[in-house]
Amino acid sequence: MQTRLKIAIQKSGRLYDDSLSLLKDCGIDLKNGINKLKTEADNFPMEVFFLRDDDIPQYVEDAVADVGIVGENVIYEKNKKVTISEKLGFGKCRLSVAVGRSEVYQNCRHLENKKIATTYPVLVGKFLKENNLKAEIHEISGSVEIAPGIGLADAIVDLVSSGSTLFMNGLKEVETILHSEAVLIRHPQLGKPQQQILEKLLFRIRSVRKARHTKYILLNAPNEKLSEIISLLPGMKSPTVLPLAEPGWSSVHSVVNENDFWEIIEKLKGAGAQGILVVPIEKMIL
Ligand code: PRT
Ligand code: ZN
Repeated sequence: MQTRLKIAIQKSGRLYDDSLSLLKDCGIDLKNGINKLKTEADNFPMEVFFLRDDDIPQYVEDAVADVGIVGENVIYEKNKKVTISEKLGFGKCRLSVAVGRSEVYQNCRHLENKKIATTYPVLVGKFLKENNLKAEIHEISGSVEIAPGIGLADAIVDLVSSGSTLFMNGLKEVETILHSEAVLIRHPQLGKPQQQILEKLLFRIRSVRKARHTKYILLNAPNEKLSEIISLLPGMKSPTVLPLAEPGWSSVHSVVNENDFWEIIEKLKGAGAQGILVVPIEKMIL
């Protein structure tokens, strides 16, 4: 029987859509029946398990799954023997301390002898120890943000992304314990066949992620401005330059990073570039 790489992803929740679209962009088509506990890929040696995110590190440690997609926050809280293979760039958030908005908070000494509500007792315990603080950790399983309002705690530690949950509950973020994003984790000792499939998967993931941050740019330039325009384009190597039907003009093709994009466009226009087209790149193989 053909070896398949067993991957665990979140069954539903914040990481579900991005995990599935990453696999899809990697050209991996899953068989119908996503509502089931597991499914297989049609065109890649992969089996997908749909699980609660909290259980994924354990499944990977036990080698029930070879790899998994989960938030770093869960990995560090669960403290399982798994290896992080690749950051995936989605599910970004931070684990932060928050207190009542009207409280004066100068530094973490503020938390001494206070009661902190959280669903992350391990990470909070570590933070307190590192800062030589004594505080009571009150572990709750959800709706942490209401704890100060109902007198259950003086402060909370919870995940924050936009900050609107804290704001709506009269809290303010005062300290960040951890920055987190979704990562691909793996069992520390994979068999050779699984290892080879993982290498293929990682190659595809890196190509997809690189392409997501990069745009393909095409423009027309008068020949006398070519060297100035080319000097503005970073490109993978040097840009492609093709003559246009109109004498004295060329077409220039290159790739630009999304972050530098607007600044470069301004400069290109200033240097005489015309008819600038910017198109998304689907995959980028380096
Ligand atoms: O059912 P299951 O156990 O699988 O899911 P879950 O409910 O435990 O997790 P889920 O789906 O909420 O989150 C999965 C992962 O997404 C987390 O482990 C993080 O790695 C990541 N992530 C990214 C977040 C957030 N952003 C986030 N904002 N997880 C939770 N939140 C919550 C936070 O707890 C708070 O309640 O969103 C609220 C704050 O959001 P803002 O935008 O108001 O600041
Ligand atoms: Zn969970």
